[in-house]
Amino acid sequence: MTSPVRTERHDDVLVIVSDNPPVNALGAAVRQGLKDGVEEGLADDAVKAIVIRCDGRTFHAGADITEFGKPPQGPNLPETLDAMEASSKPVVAAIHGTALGGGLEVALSCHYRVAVPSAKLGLPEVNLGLLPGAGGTQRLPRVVGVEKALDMIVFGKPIGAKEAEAIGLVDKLADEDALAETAIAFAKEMAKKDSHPATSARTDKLPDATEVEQIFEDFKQKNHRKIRGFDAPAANIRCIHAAATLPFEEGIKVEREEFMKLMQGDQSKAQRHLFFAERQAAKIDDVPKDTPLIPVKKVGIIGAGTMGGGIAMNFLSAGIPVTMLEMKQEALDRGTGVMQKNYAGNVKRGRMSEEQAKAAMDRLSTTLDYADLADCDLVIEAVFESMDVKKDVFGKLDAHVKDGAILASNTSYLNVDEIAQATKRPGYVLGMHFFSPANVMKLLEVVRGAETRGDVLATVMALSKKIGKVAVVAGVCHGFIGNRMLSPRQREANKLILEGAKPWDIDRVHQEFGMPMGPFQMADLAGLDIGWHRDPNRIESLRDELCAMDRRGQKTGAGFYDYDENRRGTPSQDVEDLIRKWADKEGVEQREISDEQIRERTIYTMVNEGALILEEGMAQRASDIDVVWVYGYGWPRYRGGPMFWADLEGLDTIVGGLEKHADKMPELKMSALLKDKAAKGETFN
Ligand code: TC6
Repeated sequence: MTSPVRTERHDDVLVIVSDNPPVNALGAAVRQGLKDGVEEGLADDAVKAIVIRCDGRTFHAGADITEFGKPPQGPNLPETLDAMEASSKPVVAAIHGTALGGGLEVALSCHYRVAVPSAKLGLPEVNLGLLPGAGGTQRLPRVVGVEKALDMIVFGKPIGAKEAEAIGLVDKLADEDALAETAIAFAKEMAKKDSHPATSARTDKLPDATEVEQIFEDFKQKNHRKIRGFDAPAANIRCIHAAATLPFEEGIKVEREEFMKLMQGDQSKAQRHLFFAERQAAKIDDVPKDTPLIPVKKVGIIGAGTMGGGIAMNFLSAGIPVTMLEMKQEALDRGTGVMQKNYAGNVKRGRMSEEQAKAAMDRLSTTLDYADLADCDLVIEAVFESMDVKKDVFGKLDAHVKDGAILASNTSYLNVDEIAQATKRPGYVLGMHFFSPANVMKLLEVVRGAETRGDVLATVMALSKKIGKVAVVAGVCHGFIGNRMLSPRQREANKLILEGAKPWDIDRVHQEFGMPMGPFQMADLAGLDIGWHRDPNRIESLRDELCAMDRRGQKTGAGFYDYDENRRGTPSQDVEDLIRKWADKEGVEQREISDEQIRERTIYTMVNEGALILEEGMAQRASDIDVVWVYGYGWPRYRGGPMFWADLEGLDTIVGGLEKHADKMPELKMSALLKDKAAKGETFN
């Protein structure tokens, strides 16, 4: 097999070039090639300096994640990098694209770094539940200081090359199209020096012993909420602390130990699963990868409410013009006003510049007339959730919008096939279910109707990536993937409170599990009056009574919880009494309910629903369901999504847990797929 790494001679500079598409990951053959290349440079007296660069779209974007969890092969990365750093001849990294993870660790082990301005540099291992285990936690603080290293490593967010230059991570910026030449010239220049800085030997950027503890204390204080529940951030912090307080060799030992612990833990397995799950979700099983896409140059949005405005912002920010339609001018004015405010907020938080925000709003036009949507390539409807209203809108769209344009509904429950039948182009109709707030939430459920064409689906999936969404294909069923799984959870949670569990106990179990909120906190946030008949004298359920009492959730200052002016909720004795009254009325005997029972009745039922979704073909694969829950509902990343989590729990445990409560859950339709897999000892992922 030919090596993905070659060497080239440019006068007295040896250039080691990796070519390992798509992202020059540091697999065994690349590591071997780098090690051999450095040895070649050292053995040849005519070579005075070494440059490391990559062909293709990027510098090394990290270790090869597909190798993780498998038996090690070839030289490991730490030893490869130690050899590089120990070189008596200067080694220069020439960086373009993304120098990430192991890739940046390569660059940190070089004596110098040259980059093009568009390059990005970062240590994102924390996102995989890991740490930069090839010396990154020890070398980065030595190059950029502890505070900057904490930011870069604990949050895993890459920085641009210009910022990298400003903080000393990059020594020289090259013109975009002259990286190799600049790096070679720079290497020649450096070869004239007597000695070259080995990063591991540097201490100039490390803080004074008297300051160290305060820096770490402040950092932890400021960020503890952001990293709660995750193992990797704390392990990364411990390693950086070691870098600041111990000799390099000792620090490396700490790093190695922490790395092995993380690598073997369930959290990293879950986060690595999600990395591939997210990329897998973009693939449509029966639509070829090279399907020609429909160009989308202009988008129409029907409805300027919270949803319509949020959806529009995604396209505007990505540089795609939008025309937004409403029935009344006031509604348009209100909607655009909210968008302006949201953009101003983004500018204030440093997410975009004022110019970018202005340019985005300049791409927006508004109208009251369907005829103005005629030349749109895609129109997304985000109006009131009623089949009759949607059919009316789609009939009008079909009449006005050009042939070959895609018509999408943002419905969260309704039958997309029925909506498609209101048009003469059902092949061009599909669902695009955004999550609220639509300009923020990453998830997009793309609902494939019975007649949706392959190229329409492929176009919308590709477009989703362009607007920064993670898209998952769902089939037509009530609530698609996410909301459909929410429904058995809510049903059981509602029953459990009558049976004796307190709403706050159920919420606590979900929060301790890692969800941002539990079912009753979510209900209070959304408003208990969603779907309410609005007749205060008609009281048929606990929820009706809460609404009639004006306890409609956070917005009225009370719901299942009482809320203070900062919308902080506290348990309500009135609600507890009311629940007891309803339990009596319905003849439900109240009893002590354990946290375990709460988990089994609510979270296990979600897994069962996920399995039903799979067996009915409403999701392409189990990992798609995981992506939906992580990106749409705040399922903790370190638990990998409901189906991955169920695999770890053991599917027989899930089935056993559900069967235990069969008498209390007559509505539960047990998934045959789940039972079958459990019996065979199989997993979903
Ligand atoms: C590390 O370095 C630890 C070090 C310690 C060692 C002791 N490995 O994302 P895309 C695949 S941990 C293997 O669609 P983009 C990806 O699966 C690593 N495969 O492209 C996909 O395959 P598919 C630290 C990888 O242009 C294809 O490449 N590094 C890896 O939107 C294209 O990927 C990171 O965490 C990999 N490292 O974004 C960086 N990376 O076509 C992870 C990608 O078969 N990578 N693939 O589906 C990224 O963030 C992005 O891929 C990107 C490119 C920004 C590099």
